[in-house]
Amino acid sequence: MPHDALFPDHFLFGGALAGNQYEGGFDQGRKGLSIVDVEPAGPERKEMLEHPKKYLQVRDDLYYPSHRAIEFYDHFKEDIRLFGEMHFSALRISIAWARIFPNGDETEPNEEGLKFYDQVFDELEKYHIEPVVTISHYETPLGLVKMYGGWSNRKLIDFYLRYAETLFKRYGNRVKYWMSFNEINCIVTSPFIAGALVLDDVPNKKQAIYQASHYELVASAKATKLLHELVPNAEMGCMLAFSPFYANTCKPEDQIAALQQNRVTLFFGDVHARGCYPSYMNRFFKANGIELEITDEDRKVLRENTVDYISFSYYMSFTTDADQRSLLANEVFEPVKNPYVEASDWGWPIDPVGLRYALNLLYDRYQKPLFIVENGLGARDEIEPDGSIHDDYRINYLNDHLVQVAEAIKDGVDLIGYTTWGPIDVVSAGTGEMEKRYGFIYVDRDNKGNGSLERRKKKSFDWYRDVIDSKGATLNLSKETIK
Ligand code: P53
Repeated sequence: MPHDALFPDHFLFGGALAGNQYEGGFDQGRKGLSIVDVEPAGPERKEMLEHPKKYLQVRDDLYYPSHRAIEFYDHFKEDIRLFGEMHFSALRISIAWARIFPNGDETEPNEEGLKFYDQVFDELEKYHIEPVVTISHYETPLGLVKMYGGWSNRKLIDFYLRYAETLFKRYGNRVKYWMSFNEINCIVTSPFIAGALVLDDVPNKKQAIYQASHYELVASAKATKLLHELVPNAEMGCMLAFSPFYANTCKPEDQIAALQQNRVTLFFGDVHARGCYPSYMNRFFKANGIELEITDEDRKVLRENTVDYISFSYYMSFTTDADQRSLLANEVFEPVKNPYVEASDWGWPIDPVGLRYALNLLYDRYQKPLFIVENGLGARDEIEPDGSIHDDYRINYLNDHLVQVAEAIKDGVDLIGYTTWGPIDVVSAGTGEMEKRYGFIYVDRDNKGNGSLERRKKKSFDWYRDVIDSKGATLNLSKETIK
């Protein structure tokens, strides 16, 4: 059934990437090592992320996928041209902090690193693609871990601000939408990735995690203040990994369990959007022996510098019940299986309606514009004998999610845009694999780093361009929705 456009004219449509997952060139242009550069692929990755202490230097016997990634550092013109061909109006990228401050604590930035992004922005401008920039995407300079203990140290706030100020001054005239920390809430489950924390020998890990979170939240608020002073028209967003929790049954205790699980994530949105710590955290802090060092000045900075918009990644929903141990109370979480949704090849629940739910929940709570800055399907792709790649599973995933995004807009949600994760195949953040692919563009490189790096359009490439051109009029609306 033909239908009208579903998205407004000014809606930003495009893709999202993170420097460490596609740039490569890990030691080019005087770049320093970042924490990702010591995260190996293969079975050691999980061990490294849980017990990083022994892994803080590059070893000859391990393979580090970030070092070369898909070598965007050398291919950026070709890749951006392809995004232009899909008629992207936005591309979310991150700046690799260690390209700008190789060790993290220098007083002067590295000009070569700054020049690289000048060129990237020039290229984006050519195709009228608006850059959306994450300041810190899981890539804290390794030097800040070794010398200062990562975000366990209040000093990181000043290093971060020096870096942010450098970016605002250099690129402020070219970038409107900024994000302070990628998936800031992931520090709770991935303290090394999201907080550059080495907690091997720390007895009360939660104390360390929430203190580091506090420093990141203060850094985010201070960066927001600085951005508003230096670039009045620019906007700062917080960025959450949002996988909403459903209660497994209508049993009241199950509802409380789901409420609590959602608060693990919403805490970070609450501080960013409302400017103060929500009272529900007091009980949790007390129960876990957490005492945070929070100064009066911190409270003032948080209160006076709330974010302009809320951005988030959405891949899946989870289901929980009262028998599950809440993340707020415990460390281990095993989701309950939801019989109404399918799962990806990597076991991630696939729930398009959950995206409508998430959008409505966040908009009800914050009443600020939202921006979906990651959504997509990681899957194995097969190349047919004629060279084509029929990724209908990816098209179906994105189609069904976009239909629900359109429903949320009809529900009244104010949405800035939608960028799919990994418009070109990149290294997986979680597993370090290349073969967990999200792209519209296939990259010939495998899990061990072999391959020609050739770029090849998948079936989804033309499909996404048509969705963008038609503002959603080509989407397939065959499934029933609740009005
Ligand atoms: P990969 C877990 C759950 C939800 C989002 O993830 C996550 C993660 C971490 O793995 O991270 C975001 O590559 C992140 C991206 C990442 C993307 O999701 O593990 O912001 O850097 O690549 C997809 O499949």
